[in-house]
Amino acid sequence: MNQQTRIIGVPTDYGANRRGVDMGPSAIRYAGLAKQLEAAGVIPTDAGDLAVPHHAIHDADAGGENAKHINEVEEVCTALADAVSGALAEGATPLAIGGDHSIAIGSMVGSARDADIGVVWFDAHGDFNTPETSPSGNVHGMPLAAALGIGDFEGVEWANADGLKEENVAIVGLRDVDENETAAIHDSDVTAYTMSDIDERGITEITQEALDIATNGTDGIHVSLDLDWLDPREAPGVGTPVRGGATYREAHAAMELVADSGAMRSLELVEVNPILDEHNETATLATELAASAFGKSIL
Ligand code: 6HN
Ligand code: MN
Ligand code: MN
Ligand code: MN
Repeated sequence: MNQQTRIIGVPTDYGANRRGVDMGPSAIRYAGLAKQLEAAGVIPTDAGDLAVPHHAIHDADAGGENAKHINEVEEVCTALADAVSGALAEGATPLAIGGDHSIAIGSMVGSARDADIGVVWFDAHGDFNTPETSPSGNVHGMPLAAALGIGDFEGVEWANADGLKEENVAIVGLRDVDENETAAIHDSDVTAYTMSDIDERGITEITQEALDIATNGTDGIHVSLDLDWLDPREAPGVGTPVRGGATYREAHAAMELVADSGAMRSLELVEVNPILDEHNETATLATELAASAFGKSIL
């Protein structure tokens, strides 16, 4: 029997400071996600979009909180965690499509609810801030710290992924990390690879090492793909682009290794912003990379 995959749309921008990322799920579906998944040999079903609360007043700054819109983020992530663990319980691999990267809190909590998991995090950014260290107050810069219960997030039940340990987390592709994040990453047992590591050792070796870390002693892994991991020339439609990212081929090679590991339990595609995109190419790229992660091969 072929693997079932459940698409869960999460049209939220509450974790980001750029409006438009809430349109990501539509853009990714229109770019042909279901067809790509079929080409990968999996059977996609679409659970539709989760309900996201309306912006009462459309205000990107949300009044100087340290964690802007944290209540809305909690509401969305709690629903996503249930959807992810529900899909897993029914034997389907959850594929969350965002939305900004704050949704990863829900994906990890759901994926780690009844299992020990590892995480491979493909991103230009560390996403390791806490409300006290964040320079922006945007929760999409905090999901790893939240799931791991670091700083202010210690003991915050809705945000902590119980079956996830720091030593099973690998971040791949860093090139824009805040000062406090660097210290927090060093203080933790998380492994982090920068773009320089990829330059020196190649994407294959780095991704394989990341997968080994995430699968070591776990039941499976959550793969978090922030499209800003790629170079902005390949993926212009993101809210926080940083030059010097992964190439098209490097990204596919990494996703193919994910598929080869046979360990992927859940996947998310985040930070696609159709307003900033060119001809939906970032959304299209997201669908292609998902196909590679699910095992699409050319021959
Ligand atoms: N992302 N480190 C910056 C912040 O505001 O905390 C940027 C975070 C970007 C988050 O791209 O998912
Ligand atoms: Mn708002
Ligand atoms: Mn991110
Ligand atoms: Mn990022």
